[in-house]
Amino acid sequence: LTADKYNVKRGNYSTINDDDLKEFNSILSSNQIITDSNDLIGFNQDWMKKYIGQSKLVLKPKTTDQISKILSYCNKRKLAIVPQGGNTGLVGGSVPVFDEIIISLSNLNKIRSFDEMSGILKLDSGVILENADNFLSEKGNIFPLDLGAKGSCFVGGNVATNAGGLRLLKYGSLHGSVLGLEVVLPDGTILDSMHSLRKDNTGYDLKQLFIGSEGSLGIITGVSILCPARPKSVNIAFLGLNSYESVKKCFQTARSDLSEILSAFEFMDHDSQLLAAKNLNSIHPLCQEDKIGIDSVPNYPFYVLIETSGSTKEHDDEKLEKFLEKVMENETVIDGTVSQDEAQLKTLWTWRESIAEASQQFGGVYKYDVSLPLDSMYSLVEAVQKRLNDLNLSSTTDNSKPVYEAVGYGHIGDGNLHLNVAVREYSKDVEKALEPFVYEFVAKHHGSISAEHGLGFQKKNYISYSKSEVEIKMIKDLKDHYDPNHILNPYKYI
Ligand code: FAD
Ligand code: S2G
Ligand code: ZN
Repeated sequence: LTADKYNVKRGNYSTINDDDLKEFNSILSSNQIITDSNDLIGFNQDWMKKYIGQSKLVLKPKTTDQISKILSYCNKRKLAIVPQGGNTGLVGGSVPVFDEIIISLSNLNKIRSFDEMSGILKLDSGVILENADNFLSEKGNIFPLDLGAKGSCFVGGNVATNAGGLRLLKYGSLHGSVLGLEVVLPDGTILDSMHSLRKDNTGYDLKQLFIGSEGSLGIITGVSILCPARPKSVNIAFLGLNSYESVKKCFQTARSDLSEILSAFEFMDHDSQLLAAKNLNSIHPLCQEDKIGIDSVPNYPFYVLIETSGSTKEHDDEKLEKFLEKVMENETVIDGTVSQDEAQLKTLWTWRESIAEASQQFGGVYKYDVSLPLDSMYSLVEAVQKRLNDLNLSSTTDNSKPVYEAVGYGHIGDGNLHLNVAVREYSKDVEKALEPFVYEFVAKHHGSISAEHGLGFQKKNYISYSKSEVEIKMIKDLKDHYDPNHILNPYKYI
């Protein structure tokens, strides 16, 4: 979907000229400047291949100082910029809308320091999340964030989107674990706030402004983050349940009986498991017969993945055992399996983490990442499925219909639903059926139209479903103050 598919007009930004290229060549070496049209393709399209920009230039600075020089120059020239990390964002925020210059953080990828006593890690924003966690694993520590995109997303992008992910239930939000940031402001000013103090009550907590700012207030170049001790014992229980009511009951029991060792509680509806099975083409963890692919998915309406993380295996195993007996006995849970080793643990996670990819196996996907009260959470999925059927837009068998199906899954522990509408093609009819229907449903249930993925380009015009006039005005005032020329990530966020 390029900009002309949306009623968006290019802002009055300058267009790159030869003097600009000369200036960038004086700041960077030639292999840090990309202008070749083929090389530009990957940078111009997002992970879903849904948002396509028309940038003619990618800059790959290696230092904070180079970014400072580039921003200061672009600010004076009114050249628009998109900061890009791992480009795994799911709301169209990481790619240009028109010909904005892409500043890729991929070359800013060094671990700066790690303090064994405090567990505080300082690193460049272009370090891949999985690399940061692997580094920490050697030290006996863990990165307090995990998501399906860990192999590609950057720590700076995680902070910029305030990513939630699979471990938020145990480790909390980045607003709590990030202790400091280094940021280059739109005029090139370098804000060095790379503190390593857990308590520092001296003035406004400036780093918070940039956590979740999605590249609209400054380019994050360094992160200082508190990384807890790595749990010595991790278990995964993968369960089959009869109803969404049972999912909620199971969560309540897990919270009370597993308590401090509960590190993740994810739910998946039956159809999301069919999508995963189709995509993975392997045997479902709860399959009792020798079947494979979608035939191997048992007929349970809902599934739950529970992760426990602790320091003593015997203690955790016993606690998990007692919990499973209880929920099986009162029939909250009708079937289940527990990981026996690291390999099986990873396989069980795949049946949850691969749904994102599985949702777009038919051509495309409309994603809604929303926060809702647990009580009404799944009713949004049912309402959308009904609406798409009533409008005759959806069928798993009739290829003439744009929609394959709508599925629901997500981070129950955080009240975060992922509603994915898997489509054979993007279509205005489908978009009109879904928006603002989904956003109105969320607003009516006092939820958030974006739980963790941010606003980006997709949700730019819908912030008022979750923020008041006063809040929106203050957000706009901050944007106008720090980026008066609006050169950072225009057409998005707010
Ligand atoms: P990008 O996609 O490159 O950029 C995202 C936004 O941040 C853009 O607006 C960009 O301009 C801005 N940005 C990037 N780097 C910087 C920087 N250094 N300074 C300033 N602005 C910057 N998200 C979740 O929250 N939870 C999940 O569980 C989750 N699971 C996912 C699973 C899959 C398979 C995929 C593909 C995505 C998933 N995501 C999830 C979404 C995405 O991975 C996150 O939003 C992630 O934090 C983006 O990081 P990135 O480095 O790819 O950023
Ligand atoms: C997840 C990302 C994928 C999606 O899997 O937890 O945040 O499809 C999501 O929304
Ligand atoms: Zn998620």
